[in-house]
Parts: sequence; C-alpha cells; structure tokens
Amino acid sequence: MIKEADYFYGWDTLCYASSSDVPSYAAFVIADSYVARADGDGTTDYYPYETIKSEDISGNKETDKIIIMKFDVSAANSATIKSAKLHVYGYTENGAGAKQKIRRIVDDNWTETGITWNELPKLYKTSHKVTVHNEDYQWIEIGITDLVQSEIHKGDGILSLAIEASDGMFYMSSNEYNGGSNKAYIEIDFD
Ligand SMILES: [Ca+2]
Ligand SMILES: [Ca+2]
Repeated sequence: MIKEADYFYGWDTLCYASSSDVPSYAAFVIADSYVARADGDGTTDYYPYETIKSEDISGNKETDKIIIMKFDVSAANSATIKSAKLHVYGYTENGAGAKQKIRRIVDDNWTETGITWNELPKLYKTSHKVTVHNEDYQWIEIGITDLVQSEIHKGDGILSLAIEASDGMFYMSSNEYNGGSNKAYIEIDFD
C-alpha cells in the first residue's frame, strides 16, 4: 500500500511545484459502505462493515449489493490531470471473472452511517468496466480519468463512486478495516 504521508503533497505543493516534483497525488476515500436489496426491504444500513460488497448473482435479485465510496479530489483543481486511477483492495470467489462497473453517483449527499439501498442516489450511465479474477485479496487498479476530470471541471470536487456488479461478486476492504490500512484511493497523475 502507498503510504498517505508519501503521496499527499498538499495544496501548496500542488499549486507551486513543477510537474516533475509532483508525479502523483492520492485522494483517499473519505466515506465508504455498501447497500443491499436485502430480501426485498432495502432498509438496512451496513455501516461500519470492514468488508464492503458488490454482487449480482444471476437469477437472484435478492443478493444484489452495490459498493459506494466518496473522495475529495478538489485539491487537484488547478492542475492538469494526465490520468486518474482508482485503487481498491479486494477479491472475487469467481476466478473465471467477476464483471464490475465503476459509475459516478449523481448526488454526494449521503453518509456511510445512514445509506441504504432504498436511499441510494441515481448513478450516471457512464461506466468503466473491470473484470476481477483474483481469488485472494490484491490491489486492483481501474482507470477513471474522465470521471475525475468531469468532477473537477463540472462538479464540486467531491466524487462519489459506485462499484456495481454486472455478474458475480467483488468484496473489498473498507476504511474501517485495520485502521484504514487498505482503504481505497484515487491516484492522480499530472502533465
Ligand atoms: Ca466505511
Ligand atoms: Ca460531486
């Protein structure tokens, strides 16, 4: 895992350092949880689970689960973004491949202590697809450059993302796991 201290350069550095001095910047997750259809009631809040879950098992809607995460990427406002990658630490039980989609959540007005399936805001249609194969925990990297650019140029700098399964399950460490040692982050690289 990349240590926060090594990668957080702060506002001043981002504004004034030359690009060669700022190879990348990490925005760590500030809230995360998951929501589940949960036997049709959809009213359960899954905070503060250490493992958060994305799941869509064919033919069984009752097991549907969506991972939700919130990041503050506003410090990257004045810089030119070359690329942005979401890093998550997780696994699947389906080595043949669990297909997942990364989608922006329209509204940031949710909290990890209160969100439920029924209250989940709408998701933007645009998505990035990733197929997970590893059956043991591992860091997974997903390119989301356009999602971050869109948030910085048109949004408020707070980026809410969902991981939604197209097929199969993906489980990952939340910010509650082991003091946050394997929590998700977005790595932003600049020109
Ligand atoms: Ca959490
Ligand atoms: Ca936003």
